[in-house]
Amino acid sequence: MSYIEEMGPGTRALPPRAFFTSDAASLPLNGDWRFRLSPHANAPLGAESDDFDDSGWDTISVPGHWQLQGHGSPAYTNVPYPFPVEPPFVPSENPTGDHRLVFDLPPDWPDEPAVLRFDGIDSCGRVWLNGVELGVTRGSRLPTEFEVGHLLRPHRNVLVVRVHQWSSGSYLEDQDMWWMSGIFRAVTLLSRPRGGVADYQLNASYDHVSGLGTLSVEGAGLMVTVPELGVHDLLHGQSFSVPVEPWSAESPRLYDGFVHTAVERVPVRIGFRTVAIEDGVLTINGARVVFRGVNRHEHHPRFGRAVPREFALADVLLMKQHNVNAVRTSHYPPDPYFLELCNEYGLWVIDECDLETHGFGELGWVGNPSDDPRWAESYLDRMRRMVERDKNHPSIVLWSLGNEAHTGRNLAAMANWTRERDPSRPVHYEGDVDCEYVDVYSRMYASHEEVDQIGRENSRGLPFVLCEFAHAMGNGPGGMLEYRELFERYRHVQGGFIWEWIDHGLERDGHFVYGGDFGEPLHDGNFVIDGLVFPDRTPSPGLVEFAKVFEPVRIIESASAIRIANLYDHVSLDHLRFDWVYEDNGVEVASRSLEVPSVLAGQHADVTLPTLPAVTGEGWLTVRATLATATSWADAGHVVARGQISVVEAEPVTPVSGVELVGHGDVLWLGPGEFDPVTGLLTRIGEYHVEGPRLDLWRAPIDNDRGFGKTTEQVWREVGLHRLQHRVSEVDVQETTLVVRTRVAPPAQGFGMLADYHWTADGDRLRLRVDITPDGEWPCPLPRLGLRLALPGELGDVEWFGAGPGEAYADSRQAARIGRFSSTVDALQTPYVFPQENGNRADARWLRLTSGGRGVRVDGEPVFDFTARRWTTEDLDAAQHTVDLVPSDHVHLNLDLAQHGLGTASCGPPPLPQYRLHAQKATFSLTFTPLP
Ligand code: IPT
Repeated sequence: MSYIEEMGPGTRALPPRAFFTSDAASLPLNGDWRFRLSPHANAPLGAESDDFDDSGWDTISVPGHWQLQGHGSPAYTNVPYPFPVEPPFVPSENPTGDHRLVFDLPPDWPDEPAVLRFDGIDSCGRVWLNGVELGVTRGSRLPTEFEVGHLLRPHRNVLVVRVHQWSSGSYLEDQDMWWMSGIFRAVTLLSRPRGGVADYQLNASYDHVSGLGTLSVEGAGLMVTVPELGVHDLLHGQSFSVPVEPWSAESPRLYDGFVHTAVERVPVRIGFRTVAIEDGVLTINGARVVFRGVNRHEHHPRFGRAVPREFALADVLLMKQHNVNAVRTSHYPPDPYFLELCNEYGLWVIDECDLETHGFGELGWVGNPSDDPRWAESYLDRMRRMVERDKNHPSIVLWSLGNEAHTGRNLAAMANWTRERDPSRPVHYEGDVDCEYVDVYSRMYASHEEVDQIGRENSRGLPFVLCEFAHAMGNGPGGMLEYRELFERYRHVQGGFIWEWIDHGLERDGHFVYGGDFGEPLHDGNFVIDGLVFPDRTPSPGLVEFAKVFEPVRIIESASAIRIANLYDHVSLDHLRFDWVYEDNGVEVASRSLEVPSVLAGQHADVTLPTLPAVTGEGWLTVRATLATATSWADAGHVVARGQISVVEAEPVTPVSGVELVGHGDVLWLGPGEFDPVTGLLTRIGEYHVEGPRLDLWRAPIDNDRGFGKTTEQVWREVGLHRLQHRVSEVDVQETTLVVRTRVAPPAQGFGMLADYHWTADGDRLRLRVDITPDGEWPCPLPRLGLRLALPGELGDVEWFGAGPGEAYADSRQAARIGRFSSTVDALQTPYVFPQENGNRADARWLRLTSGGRGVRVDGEPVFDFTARRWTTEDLDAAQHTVDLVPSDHVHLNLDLAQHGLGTASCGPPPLPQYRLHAQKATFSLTFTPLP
């Protein structure tokens, strides 16, 4: 059997140790390497020799994936292996990339032992230095080091790495992501001085009762020094306790120090914190924590998993700015730099091992490596390499064995080894549903109902987390608010991690592509597009909603006072400043700062409502909590939380009526409206041509309308809600009212909707009342209930008073506040990578669509939802990529009474019952006014 298919870990690597840089010499070997891709694993050797001529080879950037640099193409599958499942064998067609670098040592390179470190090679690498084979790597997202000191020479060192796309390791790396290969993380040559720091383990615990931090360092011959704490040359075997500020995600206090020997010094950043499970509740520094987390894959739309540092930083900043407090590193240890950022900026981390065998699930888990002793060493090796690499990060609070590898002895062995090696952190693994070898009960995509049951019953007596929930695919997730309520209801229900942080779209020809776009014979389409940020890291509405739902301060009205509740787990609100703005129909009339007393974690304060001026319209008081001073992740003034209190409600609208209908041949006039007497449709309002409002029930299905089994979308299409027909049964021209009676129904079906349009007008305004009555048995919820009309494309400016500024849906609308907003038709669109319903603005009191101030105004009685687009719902439905959406010369306006919720059924529960839209009797009134 070839080394590629051995079931054990790689060969001849050095024992794993902490990742660090010190004052010893090091040489980064990243940059341009020579590269040759062969279709088979057994391509001719020879490149490892000094005199090999690589001038005919291409150049490749290391770190990087060859599939993103013009060699082969990426392929996406979620669960299925893209090759026959016959472990440990892999296809003979095994793309193999030879990488070659010739390098000189810096002139002052010391004559000491040295190691060559690879931070990540996907999936199997065979390495030679100066003609000598060093060994084989496996475990793509884990480091490997080889001893090379004896092989180095001052000039023309020849480093050759042969990387195979497929190896036995591929069976253990079936994560839901692109298959992409190469040396995708850094390569470094490190001098390892004799008598230096071989490895170290820092223990920095915090006793929340005494306020003391206790520090020790493990590693023969080592010392640790932390000048700020008065710790000098603390020896291995000794410990020192001193009052400290603890480290937490909310207040990530780090103490700078160094671990040292006589010859080497490693700068370290120490965070004191203690993780414990007390009475079945996970605590950190003595306080219960709630994970308001995300699952983060490493992704960049051009570089794949070779994420440049500035984008790792961008992730952390965006998370902090959107009230994310935790990250699960799904489903492999990240680039070590990301963990340094988590220490520095403050994020709780579940560090997850590079392990997933999900594709065996399709085969009933037959042959799953997790319970096969032949793979035992590989499993343990992966865990050891992660724990040893990452053990010194204060941000890591749980170790995770991996993802979706079912259950078995090898996982149990990983857990046992981990607990023994590092008793300071509990072990997580979702696949151990019976909690035989984990410390935390973890589930994915459990419905609200089930989480509630877990909360009530607490049958395992362990802390409970949702390692994945609220699948952020496309438009959604809906229902985050109700999950939050469960996290608040039960002490041991300690939050969760949204699936997932980023859409894994890859950039091609100026837009983002997904599974299948590279001609893969087997793929899972856009299931890889399920993040809270778009591939270019623009926040999606889902992230904005997350920030609101999981804000650490809750500002609500409570018995004529403003209640300010501190939902942080550790810190007070002293770092925040509060202010308020009072608006009359969305126009600011007063604003001031708000004095809030000191509020400790978990406490609240009630502050008296300020005295407010009189208003003529709706009066809304908005209270904001902002950062008092700049932090490392946001400027002073950054809004952390907000709340709105309705002070004065709107007066009911006085409906219009009065003018008489005038008929003239084949035209009817009613106030500013012109109608077709045959169809009863509005054809003109003022000077604007209109394709009349008609009842409409369709929305371009969202990913969450799909889901598992028979999906909502399938039912909708089967019954034909995307091709409704309108039969006009009567156009009744009364004295001051035009009544148009219709029946709207899909072909081939017996059920439908009776829709009666009642038009009245005064001189300038045209009022429509639609009475809707279901006719027959409706077999499914409705996608939407509203009207569609088309207006001239020039009306591209939008202004409204209602909920905004972003899109909002029944079960994802916490982030929207009531105010006056302006935008454009183009800017109202949310560019979901896979086009679908988007951009709904909720609870508009009024809306203006204008050009140069002229156009049309719509008023609600009292409110309506709207979308405005340059394409029809049908165009949106048909589009597969954003580039398929081509502007027409109309603005297509939907004016809606309601829309079906979002839910998260693309992987998880459908909308909660209260957010489902059922066919029922309804009345809906709008007033249209031309703005001349
Ligand atoms: C779950 C996986 O853990 C995750 O990697 C991702 O694939 C997610 O689903 C869906 O996007 S597994 C699923 C079968 C619940």
